[in-house]
Amino acid sequence: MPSKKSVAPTPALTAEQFKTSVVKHLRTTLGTYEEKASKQAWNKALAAAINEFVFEGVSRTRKTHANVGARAVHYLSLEFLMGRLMSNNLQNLGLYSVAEEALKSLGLEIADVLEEEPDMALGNGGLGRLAACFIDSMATLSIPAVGYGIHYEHGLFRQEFHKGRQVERPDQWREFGNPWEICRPESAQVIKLYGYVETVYEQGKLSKVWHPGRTIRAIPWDIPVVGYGGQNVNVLRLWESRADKFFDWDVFNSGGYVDAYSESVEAETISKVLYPNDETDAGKELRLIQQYFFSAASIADVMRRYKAANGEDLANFAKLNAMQLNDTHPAIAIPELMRVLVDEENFAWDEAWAMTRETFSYTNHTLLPEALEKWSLKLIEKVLPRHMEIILEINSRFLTQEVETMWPGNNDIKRKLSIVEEGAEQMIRMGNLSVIGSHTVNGVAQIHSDLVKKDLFPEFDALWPNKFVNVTNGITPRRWMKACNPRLSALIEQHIDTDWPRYLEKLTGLKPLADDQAFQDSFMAVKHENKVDFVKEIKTLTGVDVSADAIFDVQIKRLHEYKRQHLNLLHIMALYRRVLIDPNYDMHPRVFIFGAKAAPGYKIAKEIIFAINKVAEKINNDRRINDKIKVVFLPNYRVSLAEKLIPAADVSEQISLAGKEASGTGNMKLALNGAITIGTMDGANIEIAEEAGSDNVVIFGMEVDDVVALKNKGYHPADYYRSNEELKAVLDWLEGDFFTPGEPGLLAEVKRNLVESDPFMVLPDFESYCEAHQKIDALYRDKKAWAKAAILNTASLAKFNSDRSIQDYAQNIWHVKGVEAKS
Ligand code: B1N
Repeated sequence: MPSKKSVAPTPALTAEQFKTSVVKHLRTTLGTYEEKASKQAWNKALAAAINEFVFEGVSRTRKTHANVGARAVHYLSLEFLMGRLMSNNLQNLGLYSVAEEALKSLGLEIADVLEEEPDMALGNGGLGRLAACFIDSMATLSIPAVGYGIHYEHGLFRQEFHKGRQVERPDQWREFGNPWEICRPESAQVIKLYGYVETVYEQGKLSKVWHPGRTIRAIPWDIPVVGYGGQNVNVLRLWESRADKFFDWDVFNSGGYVDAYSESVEAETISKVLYPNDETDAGKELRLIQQYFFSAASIADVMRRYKAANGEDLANFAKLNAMQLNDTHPAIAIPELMRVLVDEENFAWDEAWAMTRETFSYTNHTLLPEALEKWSLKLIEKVLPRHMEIILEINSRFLTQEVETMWPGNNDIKRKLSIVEEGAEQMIRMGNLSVIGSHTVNGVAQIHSDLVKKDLFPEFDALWPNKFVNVTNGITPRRWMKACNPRLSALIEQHIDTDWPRYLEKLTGLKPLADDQAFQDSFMAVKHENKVDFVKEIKTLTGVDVSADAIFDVQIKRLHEYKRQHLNLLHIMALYRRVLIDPNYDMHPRVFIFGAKAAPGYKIAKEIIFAINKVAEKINNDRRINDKIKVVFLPNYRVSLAEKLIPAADVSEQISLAGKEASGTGNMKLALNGAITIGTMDGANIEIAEEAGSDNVVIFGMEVDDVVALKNKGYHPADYYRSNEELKAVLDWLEGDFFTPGEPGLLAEVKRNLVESDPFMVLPDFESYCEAHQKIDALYRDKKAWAKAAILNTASLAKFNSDRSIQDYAQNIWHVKGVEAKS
């Protein structure tokens, strides 16, 4: 028998003591009492009891890190998709079962109390959730690190369906307060905007003075990030914007009471709302201001802390501070640090530039052209006049020194590598700025990192061959297994050490059990129980009855053409048609489950949602198909819903066009929880197949080279439409009123888009996708083979632990080490 090691401390705290603490907080913090308290009051009282441990941890960690003076990481991200914090904090503190028992003795189910917590949805999708997993891992690995972002008043919109169409509603996550955050007004910063730059000659020295047109206050809110084991607690620092002077007293006194507020209203719009675009560049002035606002506040905060610890001499600034740019969204931090060093700290340009490059590194998350940020030069000049000068100076030195040396006289290359894109309107390429201003650039899965070098930045790679590296993404096993799948966690712990959430490679200890009948039965029994739970969730959310004996086939991710939810739809329609043609069509019953939000302005994405909902309605109510197929589109897909669905999934749909999904992380969560991937050779799917073994995933479709070849040859979707009878039939089906009775043509746009342009090559992959689904069906019917494949997925996923990703960053990019917090 292996030893059952545990890293989560069993705190010297009994359920009885914890209960006393919760009740004390209910009475003294919440001002209510047991007989009267709502679930929400219990939730807040529980949070307060937990926070006694959490905030101690914050102080302990801060003291330790301040004392050792180690290099620290600053993770700059416009998005942190945290979800709920309570169950995660309880798990990481090792207090979950104590809390469960304490609540039980008060007549409460812990699940009901946890359900009261709103999601912190301060992100759109994978990029924001990755940031959340990464700060969990940095805390767990005791890395001195701060996450920096924006304290949005409204996170990602809440999604409703009205007659099948997406309707966006405001997210109100802080409506009733947030027990996890502390405001730190003593660390507020003042941020400048607009105005003009004055050139000053003083004592024979030329300098620049920025006279801002207005100033905004940045107020930090700290959210503790509890590492696994609870010893180390880092913080996520989110900035809220406020008017610098709350009142214009002159206006106020002259009777303009309401006008006096207008300045504050405008200032506060900066942190009002998260832009709901995933993989598209909003290009709006307010977005640029958001980016600058939090980047500048964060740099000022890092400076303040450095000086408090090391005095005014900045010689060690870059040695002690690493800053990671989560995509180009905080790229304006590069000229901002230059401005602070040159204009405020009087560094010579070259020295400041060396320090800046030593500080920053940049993660690229996408190759999609519409996501690559460009700002009009005129706009930057208006909002940040000094930064525009600095960007142009960076660019001119780069082109005349580094590019000219490497490629003398080559203007084509200069045009390509320039930060300024020439055209009808001059644009600033934030990707180029980020590459030039960083010491290291990474992609997020091997194939993506290769394409970043080969297709996006080939000349930069030639210029700096060691600058580009890969760090494959990861997910935290604490949230995405331990907390969300207690049944599977318990089963695992009957066989391997309990410290697997910290050392995920221990899951390989399950491999020898993959063929073991008894273990297979237990593993599949867990999956079945999770499905039974989720059947109720589906009923509550959609009103649709489904069977836990059906295959749960899951596609959860943002709605985007490149992710090809419509390929999934076409296959569902094909199956439906087969059953209508032949009522005895042989297939294991399937439930197709979708969760996806579309950016509010993304028309075709919203049409695809509508089409799926309409097809679902028809199929779910068609008695002829004998419940063989059900389709449910769960409204308002979010982190907390993912945590319920992922443990219940049998099949994981990862069907992006090869070359388009940088990594994907949902693919990792589903596979870790024992779902079989049906996927293309794209992003991290490739590495999942490598790890789990190609027999245990179902791969289909064109690979990157095939996509390139087809593009070069000339892609004509109509050829595929005409040559596949089934494909033609299902596409034509979208045109009439079969799915929208009495209203023909409502779904026609989806067909038109595919037959006339099909930018993400859905049609060429249709046939291969249908064959792959046949394989899934056959595999599922072989119960032993399916169980074995599912177990091997769970047992093989250690590589996708976000702790491993963070160790890669720490070693190869940040050059930092963990420092365990001590009391
Ligand atoms: O980042 C994830 C990857 O796993 C996904 O493959 C990738 O699509 C995602 C602009 C983005 N790339 N780019 C964005 C988000 C918001 C925005 O305003 C771009 N998201 C991704 C984590 O690496």
